[in-house]
Amino acid sequence: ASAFASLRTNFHFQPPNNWMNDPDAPLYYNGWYHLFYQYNPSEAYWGLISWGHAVSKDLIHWLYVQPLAMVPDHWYDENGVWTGSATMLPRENNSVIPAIMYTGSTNESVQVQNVVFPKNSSDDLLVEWTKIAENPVVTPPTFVNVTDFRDPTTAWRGKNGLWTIAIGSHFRPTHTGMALLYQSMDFVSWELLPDKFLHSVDGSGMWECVDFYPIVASGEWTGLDTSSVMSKEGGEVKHVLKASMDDSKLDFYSIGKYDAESFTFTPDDTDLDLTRGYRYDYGRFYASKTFYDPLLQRRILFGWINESDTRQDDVNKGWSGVQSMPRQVWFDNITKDSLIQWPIEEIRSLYKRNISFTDVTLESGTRIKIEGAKGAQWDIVLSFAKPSVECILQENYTFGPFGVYVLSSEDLQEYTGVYFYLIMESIYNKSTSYLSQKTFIINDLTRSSLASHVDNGTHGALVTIKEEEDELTLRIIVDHSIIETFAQGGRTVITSRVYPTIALDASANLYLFNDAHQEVIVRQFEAYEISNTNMHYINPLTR
Ligand code: DQQ
Repeated sequence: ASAFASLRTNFHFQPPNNWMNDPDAPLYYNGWYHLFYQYNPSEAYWGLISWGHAVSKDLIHWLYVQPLAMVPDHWYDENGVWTGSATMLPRENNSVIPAIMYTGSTNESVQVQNVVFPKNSSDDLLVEWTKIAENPVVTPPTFVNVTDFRDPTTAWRGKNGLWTIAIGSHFRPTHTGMALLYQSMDFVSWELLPDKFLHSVDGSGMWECVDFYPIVASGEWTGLDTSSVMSKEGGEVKHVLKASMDDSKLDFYSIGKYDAESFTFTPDDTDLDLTRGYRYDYGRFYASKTFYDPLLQRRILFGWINESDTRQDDVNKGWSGVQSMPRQVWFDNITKDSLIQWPIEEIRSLYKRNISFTDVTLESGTRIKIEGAKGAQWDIVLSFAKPSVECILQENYTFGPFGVYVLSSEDLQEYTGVYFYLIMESIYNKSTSYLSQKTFIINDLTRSSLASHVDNGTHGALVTIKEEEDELTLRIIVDHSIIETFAQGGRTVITSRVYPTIALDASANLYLFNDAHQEVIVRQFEAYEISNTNMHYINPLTR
C-alpha cells in the first residue's frame, strides 16, 4: 500500500478508483440527484475520458451507477467524452426530460458538440443514454482553432422559445477568451449567433467550462432556474458568468447584467471582470459547474479539486481527484458585488458528535489543544471578536496570525494552519493619507506534511470585512487530505490538499492558536465530527 493510502476522503465525492476531473451535468430528476464526472476508468491520471455517473437522494450519500454513462465509442468522441451540461426540457403535464450537450474530441482531435437523451425516461436512475443520430450538432466556426471550442453550458430559454447555450473559446491573435452563442428550437439543430459573444475578455486566453446563471440580487433570495429573468417576488435579478481560465487553471466569476435582447453580459464593475475580479476559491478548485435544484429551490456548485502530490503518488494510491462539498451559492447582500458559498445543509446528517464552547480568550503565543478532538473528519465553525483598529496600530500595523491548526500531530510536527492575518495599510493620495485595513485568510501548508516532495504552497486571499461587522468567522471542513475554508460566512473560500504522514485518523488533533502580541477572543467554537458516507455501487438486482 502507498504511503498516502489512508488519505482518501470519506465524505467528499470520489469515484471508486482512478482519475476524476471536472463535474459534469449535475441535475435533479424524479427524486434523484445525478452527478456525472470526467473519468479515466483505467488509470489514476488523465487519459481517455468517459463519463462516470453517481446518484444521490441528498447530495451527500452517493451510489455509483454502472455502466458508465458515456464512453468514447463514436468517431466524434473517439478521443474523449469531455465536459458538458444538462438542460431540463419541459414536456407535457409539467414533466421534464434532461438533455445533455457535451464536447467530443473526434478521431482527429477536433472539438465538436454532441447531444444525448436518456434511453428510457421512466428510469429514474437514467442509467442509459442515447447519442443522437444528428451528432455532432455543432462544429467549430472558422474563426477559432478546432482545439479551442468546448464545454457547452446549460441552455436558457428566451421569450421566443429558443434555447441558447454558450461555448467557451479563444481568439488566438489577440489572446481573447470568449463565450460563443448557439441557438436551437428543438435542441438538435443549432445555429451560431453570428457576430455575437455572450462576453469576451482580451488577454484572458482560452475559456473552459463556462457557467452562466441568474441570481436574486435583492429581496428574498432563492435559487433561480437557469432560464429565469425574474425572481418570484419581482426583485432584482443579476447574472453570474464564470469561466475556467486554461492559462492559469483558475475559476473566475463576474456579476453583471444579461441583456436578453442583445444576448450580452456586462459586468457591473469592469474592474471585477473575469481574470480581474473574484475567484470562487483561492486554493485548488477548477472546472466548476452549478445547477438549479428545483426540490429545494437553490443553486448548487461543484468544483474539481485536484491533487498536489505527484503522478507517481496517484498511481500508488490508485486514485486522483475529488469533488468539493456541494456548495450553495447566492448573492452577498453585504458586499453587493460578490457571492456567498456555503456547504449544503444536508452535511448535518453526518454529524456524529459535537465539541463546543463560547468566549475563550487566547493569550498571545498560546496553542490550545482541543480535548477530545481526535480524528480527520470535521466540520468546524468558529468566530473571533474583531480586533480593534487601535490593537492593530499598537501591533505595528500587523495583527496575527490567529486561528486553527487542523490535522495536527501530537507534537505539532505536522499541522496545517488556517488563520486570519490583519494589516493596516497607509494609503497616500495627492493631498491626504489615510489608513486602510486589510484582512487575509490563509491556508498555510508549510508544515502540513513531513513528506518533502508534495506541493506545500500556501494559499491566501483577501476577505472583505465591513466596518459594522464585529466578528471574523471561519468554517473549516476537514476530510483527511482536503481542507475547505469558508471565511466570513462564505464570502471568501480556500480549498487545499494536504498529505500528512503522521497526523492521520485518530492521531490528528485540532488546536487553537494566537501569534498576535495581544489576546484574541474566540466567541464561539463548534466542531462536529463527520461520519463516513460509504459510497458504493447500486446493486442492479435490488434496484
Ligand atoms: N477538462 C475537460 C475539458 C475541459 C477540461 C477534458 C477542464 O472538456 O475543458 O477532460 O478541466
